[in-house]
Amino acid sequence: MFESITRNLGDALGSIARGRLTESNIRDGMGKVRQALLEADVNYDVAKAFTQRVTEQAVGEKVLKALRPAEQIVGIVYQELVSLMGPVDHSLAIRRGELSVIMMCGLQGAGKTTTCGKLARMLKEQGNKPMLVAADLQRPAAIEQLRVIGEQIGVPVYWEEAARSNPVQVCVNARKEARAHDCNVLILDTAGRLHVDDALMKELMEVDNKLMPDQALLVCDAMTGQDAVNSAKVFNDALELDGVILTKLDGDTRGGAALSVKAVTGVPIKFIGVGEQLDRLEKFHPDRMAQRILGQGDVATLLETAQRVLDSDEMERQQQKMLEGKFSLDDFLKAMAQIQRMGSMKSLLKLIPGMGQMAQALDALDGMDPDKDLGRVRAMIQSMTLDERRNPEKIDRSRRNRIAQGSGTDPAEVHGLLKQFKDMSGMMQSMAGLGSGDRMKKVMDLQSQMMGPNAGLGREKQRSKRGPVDKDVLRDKKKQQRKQAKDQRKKNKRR
Ligand SMILES: Nc1nc2c(ncn2[C@@H]2O[C@H](COP(=O)(O)OP(=O)(O)O)[C@@H](O)[C@H]2O)c(=O)[nH]1
Ligand SMILES: [Mg+2]
Repeated sequence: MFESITRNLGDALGSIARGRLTESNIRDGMGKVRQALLEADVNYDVAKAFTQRVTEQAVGEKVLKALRPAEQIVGIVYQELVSLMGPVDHSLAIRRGELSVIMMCGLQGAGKTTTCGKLARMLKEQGNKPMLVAADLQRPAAIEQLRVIGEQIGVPVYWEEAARSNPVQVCVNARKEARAHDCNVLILDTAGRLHVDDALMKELMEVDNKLMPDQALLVCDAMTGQDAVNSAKVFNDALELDGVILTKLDGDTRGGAALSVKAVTGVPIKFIGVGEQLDRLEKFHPDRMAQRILGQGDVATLLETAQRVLDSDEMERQQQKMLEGKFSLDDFLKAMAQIQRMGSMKSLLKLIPGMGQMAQALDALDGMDPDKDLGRVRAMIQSMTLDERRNPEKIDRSRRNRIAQGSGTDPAEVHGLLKQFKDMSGMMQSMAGLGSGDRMKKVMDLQSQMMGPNAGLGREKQRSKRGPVDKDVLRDKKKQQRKQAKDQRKKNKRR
């Protein structure tokens, strides 16, 4: 996400840093900043006001006379981005022992039904008793979709036959049902249209008047940029929204909606959807988002994700096995699966400061896709029998060929993987005696070896790229030459 705005803003700020820092240079650079925002589909007025605010501060005496003025300007841009998207507000006004009603609305396809499920799942994890309500009677499939989601997360779903009811009735009945079952949160999945229209607004306002929800949340598709922001304004005028949930921030959104929606509506972004799965809902942090937009990574989110999705018992077990030298290829496969639960390698790279560009560079280079490399390694291990994974020394030439065939790789690649794994196992055992700091360093070395651009390639293949510089080969050659010379001398003597 945000690739192009990150690049364009980087270029704009870079141009300021390179030139001599004069007021006119800064104003030129700020023109480029505004262009970058507009290209990311940021609302025109928002982009204009933003650059004005930044320029005013940037051309001030304080900045021009500072030790590192260019850095100061990046700092100002960062602060303004944060306040553009802020403040932080994750409140949902849930009360224990009482029924709170959350009404979700938005255009069709924005992600309402999915987000209802995500929210219910999150609230349930926090110890609440939510109930979902199928109040979208426009599409028959919508009710079924919500019922499936409810089943997945173990949350009850209230629904009625669409033909025999209407949305207001469904919500009123659901509220009774929720009270009877001691639920404390009722989440209404309302209908959407392709465009905002009077019939939709009338239906939503009826539900709003009758149920008096504690929270009216707008679900907004971040991929649709300006359209999303315009519709947000209409929804807000009719319903007085309490918050926005931006969805599909995992896709290649340009960033316009994230950057404009708060400024245009005055309504805070509370959560963001970062995937189709029901656990892919995150609290919105304007500071982290600003860091990412400026290409500075987001370590806080990376650590949180790790804590959330990594199975700490499993990690502990694996570490123990490593230290005891019992770490098998099967364990390696499991470790890989754990890491992949956190997201693609490319998406993880972007969260690490300074690595965003690397992810972009990889995009530009063919055949340098860490996710593809990982996929090949996984395919190779999966093509081994369990016995082979535990005892890789059994893998001879014919087994190697079979594994290569089964995984769509070539035997040299399988050989390379086995060799690397052997090296790794040796190193792990040697690590057993190290302190945790040294160990960490070694783990990082290992990772870069295993996941590097040539991961899976055998040493042989890497060498052949460089030409015959191998010491063994050279030594063999010299030996042969010496032998030949000796034989020749013998022959000469006999004559
Ligand atoms: N990638 C991604 N897809 C999402 C996200 N939220 C929803 N979707 C997908 O968007 C599509 C529409 O979602 P749905 O909940 O049915 O939208 P509704 O019409 O507003 O109820 C579905 O395919 C969802 O899986 C998200 O955060 N990321
Ligand atoms: Mg829906």
